Amino acid sequence: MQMCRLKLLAAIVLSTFVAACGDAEVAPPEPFGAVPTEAQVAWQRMEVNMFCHFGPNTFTDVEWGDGTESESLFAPTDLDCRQWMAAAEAGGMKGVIITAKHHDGFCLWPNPESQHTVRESAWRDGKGDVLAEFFAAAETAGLKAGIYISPWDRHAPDYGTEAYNATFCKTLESAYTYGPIFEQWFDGANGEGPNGKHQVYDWPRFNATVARLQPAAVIFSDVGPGCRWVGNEEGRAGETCWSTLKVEGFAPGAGAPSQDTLTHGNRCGACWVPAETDVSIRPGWFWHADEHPKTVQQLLDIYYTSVGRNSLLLLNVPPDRRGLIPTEDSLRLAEFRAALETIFADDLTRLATVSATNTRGRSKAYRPEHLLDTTYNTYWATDDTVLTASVVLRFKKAVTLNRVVLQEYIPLGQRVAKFHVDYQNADGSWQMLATGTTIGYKRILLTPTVTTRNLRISIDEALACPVLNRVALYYDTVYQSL
Ligand code: FUL
Repeated sequence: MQMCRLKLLAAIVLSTFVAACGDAEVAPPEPFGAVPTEAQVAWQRMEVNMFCHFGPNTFTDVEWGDGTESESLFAPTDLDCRQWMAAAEAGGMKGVIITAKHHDGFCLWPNPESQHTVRESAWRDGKGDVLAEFFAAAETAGLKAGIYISPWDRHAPDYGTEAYNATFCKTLESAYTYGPIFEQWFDGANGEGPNGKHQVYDWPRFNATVARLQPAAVIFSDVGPGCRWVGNEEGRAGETCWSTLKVEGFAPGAGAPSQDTLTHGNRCGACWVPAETDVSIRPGWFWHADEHPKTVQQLLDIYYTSVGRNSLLLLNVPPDRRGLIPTEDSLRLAEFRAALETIFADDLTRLATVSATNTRGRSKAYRPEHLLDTTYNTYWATDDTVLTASVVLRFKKAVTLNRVVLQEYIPLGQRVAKFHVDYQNADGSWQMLATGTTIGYKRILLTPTVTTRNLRISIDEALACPVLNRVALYYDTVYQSL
C-alpha cells in the first residue's frame, strides 16, 4: 500500500515536471520527400575526397588515350600508393578514388576479362598490381577506397556489341575482389570503340552488379543513383543546390539532364542524388610535366563553392611517371588543409546564447541549443504547421564575423528553400547580412565582415517544417575573394 502511494506520488511529480518543460513525448518530424540512405549520409559527411587519374596517359602526355597504346608504356619507376595516401591525409581527405580503367581500356590490375592490363606490361615483369597496392595503402591509412571504371573502352574487342555489357560487369566483379569501396564512379562518356561502334550501355545491369557486390557503395553518374555530376569541371555547385533530382526518363551521358539542372538539382525531385563536384588540382586530369597545381586561394574558392554549397568535393591530384604525387601538389594539399583549419578554428557561437520563435512541441528534444552543439543527430525543429521561423544568437560582447555555416539535418530530407541572415547594429536597428535559397547538408555564406551582438537567421520558405542541426560563425582572414 505504502509502495503504491509512493509510486503514485512519483508519477505525479514526474508528469508535473514533464508538463512544465513541455517535454511529453513530442514526435520527431516525419521525413520529407526523397531522403538519403545511411550510406549517402556517411558519404556526404566525408566532405572532401581525392581523385587519382593514373594510367597510360600519364606516360603519353594526353588526356584521352585511343586504346592502341602499347602496354609497355606503363612503367612507373617508384610506385608507392602509401605516398598517395599520405598526401590525401595531409590534405584532410577521407577517401581516395582511383581510375582503375580509363577510356583507353588499360586496367591497373590483372583483369582476367582483358588482355590490356598491367599483366601485359613489362612493369615489375608483369606481376605488378596497382589496385592491390592502392587498397592495401588505403586500409593502412584508414582512408576509404573508391573506383573509377570507364564503361567507354577504346580497346575492348567486343565494345559495341551486347557481349561487352557482360564483359564490363565481369570487369566490375574482378575489381570488387580487392575490398569494399565507398564509391563507384561511372563516367557517362560513350564514344566509339576499336571497331568504330558505340555501345548501348546496360545501366540497370551495371548498377545491379554494384548493388549486389558492393551494397554500401554510392554510385556516381550524371543521374546517380548514389550521387550526381555537378554539371561542370570548374569546382562549382549552384548557389541553389538541391540534393533531390528528377531522374525519370534520364540516363548518364547523352541522356542526362541539362548541365544547369545538374548544377542546381530539382526542387522536390523524386530521388535523393546529391551533387559531387569533381575538379582537378591541375589543368588536366592526368599528370603533365608542364602543368602545376592551383594556388591555395583557388582551392579555398573551390571549397566554398562546393562543400559550401551542399556538395561533396572530389579533388583530383594526379600521380606522376614515378607513380608518386609530386611534392608541389602534396605541399599544396597540406597548405590547403592548414588554411581550412585556421579559418574554421574558432566557432564564435561558443560565446552565444540562442532562442527561437518556435520550438517543436516546446520540447527540449528540438530546442535551438542543438544548433550549437556538434552532435550530428540532434537538431532544432519547429511544429509541423510552422514553415517560417527565426533563431537569434546573442553575444555578451560583440563578435566580428564573415562566415555563416548552416546545416540541415538531411536524414529527414532537404526542406529549406529560402532564408536570410541579419544582424543588429549598435543603435538597435536590424540590417541584412545575406540571403540564400537552399541549405542542404552544409551551406557556407561568405558575408561582409560585421561586428555585432545579435545575429538572426530566418527561414523564409520551407517545403516542410525546418530541421537544422548546426549553425556556426567564423571570421576568415585567410581567403581573399578571387
Ligand atoms: C570525364 C573524362 O572524360 C575525363 O577524362 C575525366 O576522367 C573526368 C573525371 O571525367 O568524363
